[in-house]
Amino acid sequence: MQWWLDAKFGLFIHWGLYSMLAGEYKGRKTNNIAEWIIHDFQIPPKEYEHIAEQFDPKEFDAEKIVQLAKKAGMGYIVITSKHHEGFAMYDSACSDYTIVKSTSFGRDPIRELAQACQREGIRLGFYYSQAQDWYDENGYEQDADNEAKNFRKYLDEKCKPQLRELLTQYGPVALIWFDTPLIMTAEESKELRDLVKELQPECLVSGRIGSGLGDYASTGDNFIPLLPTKKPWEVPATLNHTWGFNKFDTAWKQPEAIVRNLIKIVSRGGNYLLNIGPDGLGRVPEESQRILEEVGDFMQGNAESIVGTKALPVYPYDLGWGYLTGRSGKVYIHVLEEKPMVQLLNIVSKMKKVYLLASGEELKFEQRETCEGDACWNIWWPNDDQKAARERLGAAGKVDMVICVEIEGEEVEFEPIDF
Ligand code: JFZ
Repeated sequence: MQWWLDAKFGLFIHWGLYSMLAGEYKGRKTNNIAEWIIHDFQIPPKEYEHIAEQFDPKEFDAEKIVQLAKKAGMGYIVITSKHHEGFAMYDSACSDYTIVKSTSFGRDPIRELAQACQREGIRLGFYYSQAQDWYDENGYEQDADNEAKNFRKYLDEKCKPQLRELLTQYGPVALIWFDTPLIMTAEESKELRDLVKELQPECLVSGRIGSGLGDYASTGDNFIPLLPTKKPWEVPATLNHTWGFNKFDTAWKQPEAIVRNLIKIVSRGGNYLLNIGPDGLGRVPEESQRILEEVGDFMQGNAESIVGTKALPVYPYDLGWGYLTGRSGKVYIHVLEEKPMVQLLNIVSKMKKVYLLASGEELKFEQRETCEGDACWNIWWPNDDQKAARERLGAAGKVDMVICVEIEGEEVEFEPIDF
């Protein structure tokens, strides 16, 4: 899974029939994540089927989405192949409830995306809701009585056959993003894991397969771990307050906030899986495009400080103004605020060369001890003018000025605080 550890940044896509409802059903607006509308309003499956008949997302453009992800510096894409609503967004033979059979659209967007990803050299994974299926009578539903359900039948007749299709008909699959196992047993989760690994040994399995059987852990939305964890981890995150498209939700996180989250997550060793929710016509909301493009401006010049980095040992201070990322022989200092100069205390490694990552402009530096005897790094902006240096970096320096410090030795050495 080295590719996943190195990628650091991925694109999540939540797209399904719920995208067409856009957060509203029969004049009622949802106050929950929009892809849950069928559950929240208890819309009967028969009624919901009519929504499928009207689904015609002509504007879906796989190539454009892949370009957006690449420009943002993302290394992988994960798209909903079947969410809790039970509707296959691909051409599935095991169900009649699919985007090819139940709509006039008739195209297989998952195939289009898989082909675009292969063309452009970006990995593709599938979200698959393995336990919750609100359409299948034997699929589970959160906060419902699941006792009478024949989950074995659902597993054998829908879940596993569909996973088999996804893993045999779309080329290499980077990962299966399982979700909400609910009351699935460890044995059932293990069966699914084994099936994935049998069909594609390299395919990763997300933590929400249940019972700790994932290859990595997923946290809650924007829940960023404070301390190192045992398993590799990822933060799935929304750009507003919903995964599936909601026309009323305009509370967009700004690119600055996204870049900060990315740096914070990467500095702690995690991955950031950032979501877009295309609408009922398949269009990516304009705000989402703009935000990702601006994040791309940062990544164009600074990807080296994100992609392929490894978590450093825990630095003994919460800097407030920035974060540290690194790789063998290099420390990247992410400066997110205005500062006359940059100082790091309790850092022992010897500095060899210091420069602004996006431009290569060299910075004056000094290695010394403070009056208290702590090992210390001092770094100055050219002509002591941070603002001018920032302007020279252009779009790449708007949010974060990344300083690259080449050090002696491979791993950076911090010194404990000892008052
Ligand atoms: C789940 C889904 O129910 C939701 O629709 C969306 O697909 C999201 C990515 O995943 O929602 C969750 C599940 C678990 C947590 C948070 C949201 N969690 O563990 O905090």
